[in-house]
Amino acid sequence: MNKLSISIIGVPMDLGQNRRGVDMGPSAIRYAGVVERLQNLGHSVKDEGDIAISHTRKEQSPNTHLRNLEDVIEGNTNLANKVHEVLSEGKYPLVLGGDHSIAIGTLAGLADRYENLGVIWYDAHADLNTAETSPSGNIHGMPLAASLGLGHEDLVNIRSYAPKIKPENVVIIGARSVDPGERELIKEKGIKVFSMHEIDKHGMTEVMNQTISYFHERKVDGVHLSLDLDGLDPLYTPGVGTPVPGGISYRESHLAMEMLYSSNLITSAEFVEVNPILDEKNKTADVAVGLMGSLFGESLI
Ligand code: B3U
Ligand code: MN
Ligand code: MN
Repeated sequence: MNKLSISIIGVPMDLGQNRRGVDMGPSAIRYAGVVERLQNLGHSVKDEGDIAISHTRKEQSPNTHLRNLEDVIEGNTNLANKVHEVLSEGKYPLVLGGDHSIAIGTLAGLADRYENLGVIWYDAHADLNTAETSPSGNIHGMPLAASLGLGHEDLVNIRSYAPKIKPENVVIIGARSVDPGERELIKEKGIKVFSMHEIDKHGMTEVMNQTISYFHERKVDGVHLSLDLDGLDPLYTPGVGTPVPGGISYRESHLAMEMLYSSNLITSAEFVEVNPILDEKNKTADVAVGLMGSLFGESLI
């Protein structure tokens, strides 16, 4: 088994949406034992601590309806620089959120290190809104669009290059709450989506096999897993800001992580939207750490 040098980066970001508490996600995940869990698998694990995030929540940018735009950009720039540094040291970045707006920074730090980076977006939502299409003004609904080079130019240009990724290198898994503008973008760009319909109809084994084959066909040189805990059914992960019923099960999610581990494709990961204030006894953080266990090589026997 491949032993990794994993760098854990906490991002106490809650500015990409309205609900308080998701800034405590990294603490909750640490409390659930992430470092020990991965060390027990034989990996070397360094906790890099938390990225500096401003929590002023001051009204900003009167010329945009994007909530907390300037602070989100600043925090994501700090994160991008850290991810870039960790990669330069040959380490595997494991990012803990925080709301999903942090994927903008993670991908900004990763993508110029790859020629052809793939991305798995494991989420109830598509996160493909732009300033024009967003129903909420919440930046956590925009990170995939921003990484494709679409949306507010300051979000798109973190670390001064764009786009970060190609639409044909993205696979969305678990989608079940997609806004009209996002649907159009999915069609226009030909983004591969395994919605709950496909998961129900074909099963998670088939969905993951197709995902893995797709990345092989695309000849990616790395795959980033961006896992929003609201991709799972809220039965299993109640501690998220925007739960959507009818989601991926606990068992399907572990199977998906185990198949990704066996595929040897994943080169970085982030786990986002854990909100301990909305949670039940740290259940969502526990599930997150369990999924990381499967992603990094835990097996039943
Ligand atoms: N699509 C909606 C809702 C949403 C997106 N991501 C989350 N919720 N977690 C929006 O606001 O863009
Ligand atoms: Mn998301
Ligand atoms: Mn989501």
